[in-house]
Amino acid sequence: MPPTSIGIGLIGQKFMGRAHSNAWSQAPKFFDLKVGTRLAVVSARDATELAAFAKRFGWEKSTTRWQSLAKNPAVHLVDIGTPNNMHAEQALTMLAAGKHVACEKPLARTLAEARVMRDAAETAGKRVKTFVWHNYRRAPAIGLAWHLLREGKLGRIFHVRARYLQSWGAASTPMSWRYDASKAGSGAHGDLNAHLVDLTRFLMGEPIVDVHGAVTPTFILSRRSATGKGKEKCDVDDAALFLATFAGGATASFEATRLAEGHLNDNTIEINGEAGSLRWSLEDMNVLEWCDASDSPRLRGWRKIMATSAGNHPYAANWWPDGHITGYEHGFTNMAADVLRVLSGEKPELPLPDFADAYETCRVLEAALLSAKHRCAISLSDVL
Ligand code: SOE
Repeated sequence: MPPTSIGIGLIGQKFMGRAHSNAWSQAPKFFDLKVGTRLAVVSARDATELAAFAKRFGWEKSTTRWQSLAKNPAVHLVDIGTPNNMHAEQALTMLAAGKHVACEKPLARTLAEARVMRDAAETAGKRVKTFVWHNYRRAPAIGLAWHLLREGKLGRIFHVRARYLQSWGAASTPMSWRYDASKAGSGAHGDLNAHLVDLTRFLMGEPIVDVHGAVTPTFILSRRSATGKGKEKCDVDDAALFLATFAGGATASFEATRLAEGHLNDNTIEINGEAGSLRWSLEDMNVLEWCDASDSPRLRGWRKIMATSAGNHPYAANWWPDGHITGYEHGFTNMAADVLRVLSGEKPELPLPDFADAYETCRVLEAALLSAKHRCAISLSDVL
């Protein structure tokens, strides 16, 4: 008998720990699902913060030993919201124990780790499910864009333009795991290009076949230690830019940076096709901009479509009346609802990335790193 409530074991209590905790408790309240959630146990290193976190977000139990989740019969799915260097070990342990795993992005620090994770998911078999928190797939207007592309509304696609610009990485920002390659793998590349590569692959529904012209500069070579004592070396990219080609011939450009003053969280994607163009930006995430090439020249231009109604936003019916926007956290809740649907044998509203899918994103990220390192074009068929 499948459980009527999915027991969640969460690892991590920081930014993503908060986002995921909220999603697991909200999803059954706003969506009609065949299963509920039980916030069984949360695990994190810092015991002093953990008890308060568990209480605030409604976790039944807490532990500083994440390994104990593997043997806990109350846990059906382990949610990994830890720094990138922990993903592989934690996922492998949980998959070996037969738990479903939902892992934060990027899937892993390196392609080699991602490959081991993909293989472990395959070995675990079809009954054990994996998911990766590429949360922006479930932003309202991205759902609409995905449907328009599936309907062929843009015709042949010529260009994909993707940029993720942030500004929190100035020299005054202290050291953290995000600037340490042994923990993060890469910098803006794995953090932000991971989103862009996933989103564009998702929207286009076709693979990237080559990558060229990548640059991955580190502008700020050391930062003040978070402990306040001395400086520490930074060995990840502050920005990562590259060009790519999709299987259907469309060209793509990617730009990720933490040093674009004036841009807080500017995740913007534009796609130009022969029948029209569409554009989406996280900083106005309910809006999809659409330009129809068949409009008369007098009226042709960008239309702003509010993706807030049940007719154009796949999850709208579960939220508020038309025009009442949803935000960053709803992407996670929409995803949690789809994960719960899959675990109870239903179809997700939009395709969910599993480890095999996220591995394909990691291949593109790796190709860009190789292109930057060797200053040459890299064919994806050489990156396996
Ligand atoms: C920080 O750069 C960050 O929080 C990322 O880690 C997230 O993935 C992104 O969604 C927002 O920015």
